[in-house]
Amino acid sequence: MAVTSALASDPAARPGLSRDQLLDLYYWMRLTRSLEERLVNLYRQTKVVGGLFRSLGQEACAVGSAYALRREDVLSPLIRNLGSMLVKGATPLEVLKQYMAKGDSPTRGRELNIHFGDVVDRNFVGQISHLGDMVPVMAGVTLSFKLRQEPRVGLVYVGDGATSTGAFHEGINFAAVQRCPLVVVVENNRYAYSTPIAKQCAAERLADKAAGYGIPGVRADGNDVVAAYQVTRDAVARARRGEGVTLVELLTYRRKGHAEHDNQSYVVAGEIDRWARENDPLDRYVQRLTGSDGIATAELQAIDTRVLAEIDEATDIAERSAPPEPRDCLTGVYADPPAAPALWYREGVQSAVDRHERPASWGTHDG
Ligand SMILES: Cc1ncc(C[n+]2csc(CCOP(=O)(O)OP(=O)(O)O)c2C)c(N)n1
Repeated sequence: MAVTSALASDPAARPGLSRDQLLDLYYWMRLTRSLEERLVNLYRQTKVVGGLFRSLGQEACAVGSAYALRREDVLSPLIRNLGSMLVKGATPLEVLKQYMAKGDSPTRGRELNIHFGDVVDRNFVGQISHLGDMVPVMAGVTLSFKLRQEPRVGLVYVGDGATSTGAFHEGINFAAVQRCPLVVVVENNRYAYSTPIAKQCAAERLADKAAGYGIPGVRADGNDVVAAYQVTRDAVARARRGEGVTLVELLTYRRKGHAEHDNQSYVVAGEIDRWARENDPLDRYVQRLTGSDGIATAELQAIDTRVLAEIDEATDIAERSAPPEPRDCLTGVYADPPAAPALWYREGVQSAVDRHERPASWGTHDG
């Protein structure tokens, strides 16, 4: 199977997107970046529970690829895919409440960050953290589309690090053999935690891995939102025609650490600044929009203002939300919760703790 390279889109060529759609892409990228910036502020105020994962510099990958899907298609995001989830219908309010582990967040405080899904309406799946594991899950999801003859497509994201796992190999091989309507997007952001791409894989191009599965591998500039959209759109169309799996490698760069706590001491000096200066996906897109697409800067500024207003409003509501009720902790954890009250949670009564949480053999607190 041929490996093709689309790389950057041609600004003079019609991308098959209307003016409104081009502005939509800008809105989603700006929303992703500004929402993450708000989350950083909340994290520093200790209002975020757990880690904060950024997609700074990768917004075009997430937004451009997800924009190629229909509502009924299923998207499987990872931690760098806040933008994809927003495009698929997740709201800033849900994301803020989820990061703050509020009682009325999508997982009611049981899961954190962007680990949540909606498989009933908007069709994005809650993610499994284990690298590569969503590929076999999505192979199964898309096999079900094929068996039911539904014209739906699945898109699963993996990082460069995940492509080294057994789960990735087994999942993509199975999906390829079954000709599942699946698009596997590899976001090659050059780092898996602190492991650089040169220490991750001996192949020069991750798209080359496709040949081993007998499927096409394509590569595009992941910091060009239109290129990311176009390459994914073609793979989605191919899947919908019943022609099976495509591996799409999007080239990008992770400008922040694995999570907010990571100081990136392992990155070569100057590299991050160079990408910020020369290859920022939002800066590049603004240049394109105000250049060859003839869109006025004021129109983009109006979108920026709207985005900030939406985030401000959502932040106020999320901050006012209450934390989860301790007594509610089993709801939704088991499919069929026992009728008898759970005795082991803390009720603020030491005797209850001693009685229910500590096996007798451990002794008591006061010896
Ligand atoms: C099987 C497994 N090993 C280790 C981890 C811990 N871990 C979480 S994300 C990550 C790095 C991911 O790198 P990559 O797949 O390139 O995605 P990126 O974070 O760069 O988007 C690691 C090592 C894990 N979740 N699962």
